[in-house]
Amino acid sequence: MKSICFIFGDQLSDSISSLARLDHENDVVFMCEVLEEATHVKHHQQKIAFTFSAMRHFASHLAKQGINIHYVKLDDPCNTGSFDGEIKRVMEMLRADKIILTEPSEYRVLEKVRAWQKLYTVEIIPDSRFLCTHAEFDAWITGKKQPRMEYFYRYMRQKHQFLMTEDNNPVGRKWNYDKENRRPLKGKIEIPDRITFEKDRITLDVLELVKTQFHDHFGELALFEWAVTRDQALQCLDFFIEKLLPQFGDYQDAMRTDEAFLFHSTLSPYLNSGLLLPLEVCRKAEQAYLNGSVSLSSAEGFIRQILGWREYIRGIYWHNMPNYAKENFFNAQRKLPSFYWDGQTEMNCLREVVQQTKRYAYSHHIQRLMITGNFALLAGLDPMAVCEWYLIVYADAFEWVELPNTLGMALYGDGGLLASKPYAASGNYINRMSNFCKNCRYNPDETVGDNACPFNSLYWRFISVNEDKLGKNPRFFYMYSHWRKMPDQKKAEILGQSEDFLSGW
Ligand code: FAD
Ligand code: DLZ
Ligand code: SF4
Repeated sequence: MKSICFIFGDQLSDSISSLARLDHENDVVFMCEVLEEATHVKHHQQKIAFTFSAMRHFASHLAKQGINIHYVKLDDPCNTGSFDGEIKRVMEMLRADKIILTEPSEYRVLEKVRAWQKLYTVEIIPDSRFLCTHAEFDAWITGKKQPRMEYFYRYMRQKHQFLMTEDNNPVGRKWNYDKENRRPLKGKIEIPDRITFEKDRITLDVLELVKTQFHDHFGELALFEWAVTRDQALQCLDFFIEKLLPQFGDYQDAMRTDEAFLFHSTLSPYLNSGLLLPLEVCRKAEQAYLNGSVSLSSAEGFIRQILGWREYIRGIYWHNMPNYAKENFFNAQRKLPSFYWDGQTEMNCLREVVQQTKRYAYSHHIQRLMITGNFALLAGLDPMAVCEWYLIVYADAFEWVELPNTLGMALYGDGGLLASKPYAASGNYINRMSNFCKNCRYNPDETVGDNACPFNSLYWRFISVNEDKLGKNPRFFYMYSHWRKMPDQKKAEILGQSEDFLSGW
């Protein structure tokens, strides 16, 4: 009996569970680049280049170990352009009887795999790279009215013994140093340059391919600096732990003009594609604290993102799909404005974030949440269009992680399953956490008038139009009492300002 072991483009790990089942004598590892995956949404050019280059490097790494591998490139003349077509072709060509694969990360692809089960013997193996299984998450969430990440995170800390004392308490006697992660960047603070790599033949070929085949996709290729092998990704991890993690905690929420990365790790594409494993990344951060090279708040803040948020988000996705993708708590319907694509807006914060996104296929969490996400929430943009935008524009975007972050966290589209309140904020927050407002034609202190920051009137509009849904939320008590006390004339001016803005972009 001959099997093919199908490895998807985000399963580039030696420890991927499907590889462990490989019969080295008879079986063949199969990987394919297909147009369907690059265009089901029109991914950022750097996302496609990163994926194909990392896939080709991984295939060559497996081949060097003597593993039989069948790899189909995008421009192979026989390539049918889809997973379905390529599976059919390879099964016939190699006369294989069985497909072995690690469960795909996205629901969309799992549906395809289930359809193959009607035609072939398909063995689907759980993805052991994640630290929480589907069954474990389902058991954790069942019966919880408010399944908040914080409690899941404590459960994961205890289970995996991260930063725990011998008597099973959190080191430092506090679970969470979130409040210490909110310093704005003021004055001159040196931010180390990102680590870069010389591009080899594989990457240069892929960049050329993307330039010719996907030039109409969002984003630029000129500043492509992603690691494309595990060795390179490990260098990025070491660089982060040594040079950036010490300041990561303090400035996690800060934003600054022309500084896309600050002290963030930029490790998400490597974690999501399998070049790095979540457990090893968290252990390195913990070790840095134990060695005394970083503070507890930095190590805890970073580990929380991966052991807590990343695993929780995946759990929410699989627990609630496929219906989750259709939720729209606020019934938001507005079309995505064109400046999400070209950055042509006078709002400096949005212009900065969209331009960084085009240049790097990256922006950090608070930019995603509090600039593009917050604007989409306040302006009532259609969640499906917003989710598609986030799936397109980032190198780390995969639906399992993008969807709950966008729909649940940024847009509150799930009505509060994931977040205890909408992350709605006015220009005042953006001004406090960034220097964007200094170079903006709008003034964050004004709500009405020609120079008023649009976020301000949009914020009050959001409060006003959603009173039936949020008016009783204790987290909004202060805002609603303020709004209700406002004179009618002032309310009308603010609402008029927001409507003028929304009808004028
Ligand atoms: P760091 O700030 O250095 O954090 C370390 C790691 O923690 C990240 O690499 C990531 O693996 C993990 N992490 C941090 N926050 C989250 C989170 N909220 N959810 C899951 N993992 C987290 N992340 C993605 O990986 N893919 C996405 O498609 C994605 N879409 C997002 C959309 C929106 C609207 C928002 C608000 C967030 C999204 N995130 C997504 C989460 C987060 O913004 C990115 O993981 C992070 O910005 C990646 O940059 P970094 O590696 O420098 O992260
Ligand atoms: C992101 C991506 C792209 C652009 N192309 C491919 C591809 O051609 N072949 C492949 O195996 N994987 C690709 N990927 C990663 C897939 O999106 C990922 O494998 C699925 O999301 C798995 O569910
Ligand atoms: Fe953004 Fe308003 Fe600040 Fe301009 S003033 S950068 S629009 S928050």
